[in-house]
Amino acid sequence: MAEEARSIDPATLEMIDKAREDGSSNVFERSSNMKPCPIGLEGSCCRICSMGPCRVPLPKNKEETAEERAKRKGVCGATAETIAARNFARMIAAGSAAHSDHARKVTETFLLAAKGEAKGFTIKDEQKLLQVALNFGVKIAERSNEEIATEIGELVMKEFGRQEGELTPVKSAPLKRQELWQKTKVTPRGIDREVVEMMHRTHMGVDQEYKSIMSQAMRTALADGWGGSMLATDLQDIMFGTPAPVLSQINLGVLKKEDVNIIIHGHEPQLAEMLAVVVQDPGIIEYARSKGARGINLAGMCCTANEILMRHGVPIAGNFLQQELAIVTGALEAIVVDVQCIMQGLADVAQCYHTRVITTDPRAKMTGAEHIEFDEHRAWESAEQIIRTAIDNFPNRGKNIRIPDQKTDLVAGFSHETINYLLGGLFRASYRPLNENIINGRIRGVAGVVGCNNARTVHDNAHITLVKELIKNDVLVLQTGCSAMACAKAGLMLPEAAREFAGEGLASVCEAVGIPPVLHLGSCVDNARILIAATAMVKDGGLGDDISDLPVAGAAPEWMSEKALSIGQYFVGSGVFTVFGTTWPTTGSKELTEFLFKDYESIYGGMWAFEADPYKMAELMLGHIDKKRKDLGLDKARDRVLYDMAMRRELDAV
Ligand code: SF4
Ligand code: MSK
Repeated sequence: MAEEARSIDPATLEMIDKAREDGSSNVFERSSNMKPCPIGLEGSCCRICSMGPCRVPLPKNKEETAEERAKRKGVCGATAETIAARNFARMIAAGSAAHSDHARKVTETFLLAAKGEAKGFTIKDEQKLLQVALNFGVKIAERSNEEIATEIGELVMKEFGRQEGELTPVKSAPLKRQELWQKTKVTPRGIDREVVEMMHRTHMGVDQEYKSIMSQAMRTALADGWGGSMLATDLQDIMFGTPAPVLSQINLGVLKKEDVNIIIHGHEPQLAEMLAVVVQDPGIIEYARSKGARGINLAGMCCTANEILMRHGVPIAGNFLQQELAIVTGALEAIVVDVQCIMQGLADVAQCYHTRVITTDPRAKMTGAEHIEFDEHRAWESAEQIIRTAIDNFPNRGKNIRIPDQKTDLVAGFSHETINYLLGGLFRASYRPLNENIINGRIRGVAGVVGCNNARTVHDNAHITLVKELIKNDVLVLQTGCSAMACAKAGLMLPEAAREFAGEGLASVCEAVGIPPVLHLGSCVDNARILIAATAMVKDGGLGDDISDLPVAGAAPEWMSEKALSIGQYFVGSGVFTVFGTTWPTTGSKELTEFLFKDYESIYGGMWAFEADPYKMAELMLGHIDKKRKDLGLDKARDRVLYDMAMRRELDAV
């Protein structure tokens, strides 16, 4: 790939050039030197036992004969379908495990906070505490917040090891969806149980029927979306506050030449929350000044960034593919990492500069990095030690500093609760105005566009192109993860973007409510907020009685992580048509791919699709949204009606 085709972000291109001049490696360079294995790419390589690895690729450039088809088997006789399904299902299991282990760690901290054993962490959102207490059937009465939180924490902890019944958050789904899951036997019983069973069933010689493997894969993914991820989001909101709209900035230009620059990168918010507090301590700022710095500048990267952006407005230095480039600026004293999406390349790149790479989680260490463990019992002290380490490194900065100018304003902080409030107002908080505007045609539908960057495609291009196409066509876009960051860099997360980029109908609604046409809902685990938003739309009435009836669609145009597949699978299982870009990991089996792309619709009401071209991806999503509008009888362009009370009552009765 030519250098200029690596990214559409000028800050990224400038730092790729600087890395080359400095002789530093980076992900873009490595991806040019390493071609993806074509057999692994299509899911046709099995390496789960030592009689293999067995490779069963589809013949290229010709139709497969029956004889060839019969021979396309592993040493044990496993078919291409079984092999591709096992690979796909194991990726989903890993993604579900990652989100859910994140949730477990949050639950541990939550319990410590509830018991007063984690100094600095408290109950910040009482309203949400009471809501979650209701969901779990926890008695409120005269009890203190701490007592209620302790019982919630203990009950949530049990969800991980639960062996039978149904996960508690599943009950938040529309009734019809819950019944469908029961009928198809995919309701998750326990978070850990589903992941373990998935690993067992894909062990050599166990489940060897691809539809059966994919059924457990669905259960495992639902244990993520309606389990681990949803619980992580709820407890984080209670502990750190439910996000509300906040103004901030994004891109490498948020780094400051005169300050000690610290980037926190990864996914879990606990350490980041504490860093955001400790960097404001007068004593620590004075310490930074004593080393010649003007102050301390904390910025984020990937989803830890999204967490502290949503709650504190801490600026974001960039998304997944920019992590090494932050070091290349020469102005970064420390990159502090927790878990997930952290490239080992950071340690290599840091060798060329003065940046210290600091791992903080006992589950995620890295050769070439230093480890300062974050201990929730002494959170302040841990955060202070990390910040002092960065400050001590400030005098070691070289002269080779170049910080790109690019930084863009954005408004983030759109939790489900905030959307509810913004749309309906304090006393009538609801999704009714959204539903009404979908019914009257001002808003054509809603899309969730999420997921990663991928060095195999032009950085940020598919995210921004797709989202621009969608809003131009009056589709309101909800975003999380690195996709949200891409669109924020392009200026799509500002209220004025409605007039500039959105279609007439969507723009008029956004301007009336005062929101951007693209709403930032948070980190990867916060995709659960999209499920709750979709459920709220169903419950508000007028758009069918299940998520699969809604004119909505999902996409991850530049996905790369196993977590993205788990997210996609639980969106599909929740009834959402979901399109992935870049590559598709089951193309080695036509039957399995057909099953996921077509047959799933008749089972779950949602199905997968693959399309690398963002314009065609938009067409697919708009086509699906229009089909749903037609099924709901909303295909005829409606006049923009103002609803009187009688009409509202009629709508409510639907
Ligand atoms: Fe090959 Fe079968 Fe072993 Fe897989 S399980 S590596 S297909 S022999
Ligand atoms: S960080 S999972 S690269 S979105 Fe959540 Fe970005 Fe994908 Fe990681």
